[in-house]
Amino acid sequence: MIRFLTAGESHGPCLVGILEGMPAGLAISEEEIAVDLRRRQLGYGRGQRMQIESDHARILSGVRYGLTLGSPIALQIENKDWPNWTSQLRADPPPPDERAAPLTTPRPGHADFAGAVKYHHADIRNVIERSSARETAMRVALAAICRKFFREVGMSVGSHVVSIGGAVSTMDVHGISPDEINHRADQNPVRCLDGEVAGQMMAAIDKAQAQGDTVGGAFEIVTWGLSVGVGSHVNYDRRLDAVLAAAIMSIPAVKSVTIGSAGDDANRMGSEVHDRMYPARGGVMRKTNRAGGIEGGMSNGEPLIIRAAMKPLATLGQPLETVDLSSGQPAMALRERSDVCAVPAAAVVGEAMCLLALMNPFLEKFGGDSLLEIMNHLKETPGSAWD
Ligand code: EPS
Repeated sequence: MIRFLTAGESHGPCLVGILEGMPAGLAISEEEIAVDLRRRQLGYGRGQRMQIESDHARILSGVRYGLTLGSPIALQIENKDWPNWTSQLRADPPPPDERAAPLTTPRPGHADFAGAVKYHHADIRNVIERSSARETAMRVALAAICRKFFREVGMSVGSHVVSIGGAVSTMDVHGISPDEINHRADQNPVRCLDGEVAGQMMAAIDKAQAQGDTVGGAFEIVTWGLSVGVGSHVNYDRRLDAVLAAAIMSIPAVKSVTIGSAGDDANRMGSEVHDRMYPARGGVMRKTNRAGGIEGGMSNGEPLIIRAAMKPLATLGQPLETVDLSSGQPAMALRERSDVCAVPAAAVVGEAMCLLALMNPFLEKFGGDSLLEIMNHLKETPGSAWD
């Protein structure tokens, strides 16, 4: 089974990650991981930090002569911004005159307040360095290895931005492959497939920036090639929709996750909602895919369709009222350099969390210690992508 961990402060020396359980015999290179890291760094609305960073994951272990060994894969991404933060984030205690002034005015909507109280920190910097979405760079790097694995077994995952700041794309991606979705989305500054709506999204970002404000939005993740029966109805923690929802909800600022058209379905009749079946090609086909590829906590062979909504980022150019934790007096929230909108990047992180979350349910059904063994299991399994 797969497990992974990341570590690293946003402005510390580096991010590190460990991915354990990747089967042996998968070809992977730093260049392949770099493709997804570059995609995550793009996006209209990012702050100056993205001009400083050019993320590259170094493979430290678990790969030899271009192939995974089955042993833990360790990655390291340097923070290019680190030299500007050495006195603020050094591990050893600095001389008193080099100690950074503590941050004490939490931003509403951020981890600042609860994190400071929970960990008994007098300086909010101790919270925000880790709660920062910088950490998602490592998730994307680890997931790039999973993407390569899934490509070998005939699966692909893509994403596009559906809304930003009230501008909504109604583009139907039915029939468009995840690779094609990504190819088109990656050429657009907000990763939106509708050029006209993309213009409205950028205008909304510009307006928010001019007002010292931020905007959120929503993105959609599409997966093709997942065989029938990944996940299970037999216990709550094996339901594929629950596993995916938890993974995607873990992305900073994501506040809702829906599968298929469920968000619109609650007020409809059952006959309008469920996907009619008909016999075709020696199996079962569907007239629609409103279920988004999951029924009863299991993949049903249709494309997986997941949507996630992201709240506007909590670091505002015009800060909100707060309380100074050092004095208990009213104050204005701290201001940090940040992004006006990170929805396009979050969509790429969404793909990453989808890839990471699918690994265990997939391995549970088709697993093995090597890619070869898994390929053989796939060939032997009725209804698998190999049929
Ligand atoms: C972030 C604030 C900004 C973002 C950062 C997430 O960084 P900084 O405080 O250095 O300006 O750019 O995102 C990344 C660095 C990244 O790689 O995505 C935050 O507070 O969450």
